[in-house]
Amino acid sequence: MSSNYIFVSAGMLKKKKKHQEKHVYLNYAILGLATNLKKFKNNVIVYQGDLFNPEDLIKLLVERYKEKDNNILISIPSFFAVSWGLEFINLLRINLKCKIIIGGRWVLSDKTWALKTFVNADTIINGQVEGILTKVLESDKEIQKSKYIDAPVVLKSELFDRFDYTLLYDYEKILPSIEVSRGCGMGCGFCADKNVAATNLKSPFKIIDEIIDISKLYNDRKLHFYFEASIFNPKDKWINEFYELYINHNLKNKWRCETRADINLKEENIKLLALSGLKVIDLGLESASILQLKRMKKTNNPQRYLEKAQKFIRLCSKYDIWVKINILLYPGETEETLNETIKFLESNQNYFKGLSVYPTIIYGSDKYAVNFLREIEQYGASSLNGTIESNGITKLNLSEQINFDKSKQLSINIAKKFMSFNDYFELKSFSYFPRNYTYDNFIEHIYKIEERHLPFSLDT
Ligand code: B12
Ligand code: SF4
Repeated sequence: MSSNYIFVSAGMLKKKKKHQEKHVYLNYAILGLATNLKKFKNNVIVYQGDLFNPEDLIKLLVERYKEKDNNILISIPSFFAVSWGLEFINLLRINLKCKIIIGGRWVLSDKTWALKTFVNADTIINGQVEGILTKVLESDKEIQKSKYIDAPVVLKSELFDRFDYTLLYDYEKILPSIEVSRGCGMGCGFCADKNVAATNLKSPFKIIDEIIDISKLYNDRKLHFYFEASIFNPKDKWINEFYELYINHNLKNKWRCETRADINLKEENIKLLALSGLKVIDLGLESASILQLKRMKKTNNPQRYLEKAQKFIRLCSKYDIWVKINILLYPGETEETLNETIKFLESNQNYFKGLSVYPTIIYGSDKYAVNFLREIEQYGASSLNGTIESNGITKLNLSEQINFDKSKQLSINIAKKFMSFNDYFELKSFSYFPRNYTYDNFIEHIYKIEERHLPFSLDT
């Protein structure tokens, strides 16, 4: 009997915010791993946990895979997904005969914590696993040898060549991603990718080929894509090649990506990218306070950073690229530093489409988390409960002036001030709502939520 390889991305039991309940975040990491494995194995399938609660997914798996030889490969993409993962694993143990393997480097790098937390898993694999997963799955000995396996550290990550969306259950509901680069290494103090070197961008030829194939599969010439990269930073040659291929193939697809606010793109290049389908940029501005930008280690020259950011935002608007600005309320934040950010947003408000505002959280409970807490205590911040939390999610009082509750309320208020109901809907439906989710569904959902929890104004 041939084995099944069932990949599951852990969802979130309670979405971070009520208005996010309908979001689906494609965990392209396991789709990439599944696509690789499919070259060697027959029965490979991927389930996106966001679409299910653990009980419903278990029911589906039992119906389909009872009495078979099952390997369940669970991805834990963030600490917010741990409780979903644990509940799912416990139910699996009761309901299905299977081997359980879990992975996800942003959560499992602390061996002691991972072993203590995921006692019911057979094997935990930490790190980037492309190089070892097939071998581990092929050898039972490998799985039995150790409950915790550290994948060899890769000095430079390699990108997934492509994703086979036919392996993804209910793929038609989910906006497709293309991995275009991995890692960053720009050193921002709060970021998990600060020391992970960036790969080169995937070649325009390969990306265009993926766009064409996936659009055919979805039967939609106007299909949107998320170009996944911690920092999308193309050079002149890449932009010119991509533009030529996009035009020559007469493509109609639009795409979205994420980058830094001081990215060095000339006007001509922004124009070419817009003509090549770039429609939305998630822009990691984080703050417009000189002091906060320095504390974040975002830049050595905050003044110059803000000048570049302003120029970039305005040029994007000129070429009809929607900018969604990300703001991070950082340790040491006060009314004064926040006002600098608000002023910047006010003077640019006609040029960006929306914003996401979040207070800083410390992830993990290892020595890095402890050291980070020590560092930010110098700015007047403290952890909400006086300690690093063992669930890996430590909330913060940012300063004496701005405690945790106030930081949450300020985040919502700032977003409300600059984002309308329609802008929010358009940004989210571009990529995060299920593809069959309509404007009417949205209205029905949000009218059940108290207005004070919504990060947008009810003006259209
Ligand atoms: C792209 C990205 C996303 C994408 C895609 C995620 C993905 N994994 O495919 C999307 C938009 C879906 C996403 C969502 C979220 N993200 Co995110 N995301 C990132 C980002 C920018 C890059 C991640 C990356 O490198 N992906 C590339 C893939 C290939 O790498 P990978 O996921 O690590 O997968 C490798 C290994 O981990 C391993 N692996 C993964 N799964 C499995 C499973 C098995 C069985 C095995 C064996 C191995 C294995 O193998 C893979 C290949 O080597 C990072 C870091 C950053 N700079 O900000 C944040 C980051 C990972 N995200 C973060 C957060 C908080 C979130 C959200 C909660 C955000 C939200 N608004 O709610 C959600 C989480 C949803 C959930 N269910 O938990 C945090 C996580 C912090 C933490 N430690 O908990 C990070 C670190 C950013 C930060 N704030 O610092 N994210
Ligand atoms: S530029 Fe973005 S991805 Fe890179 S280290 Fe800074 S926050 Fe992280």
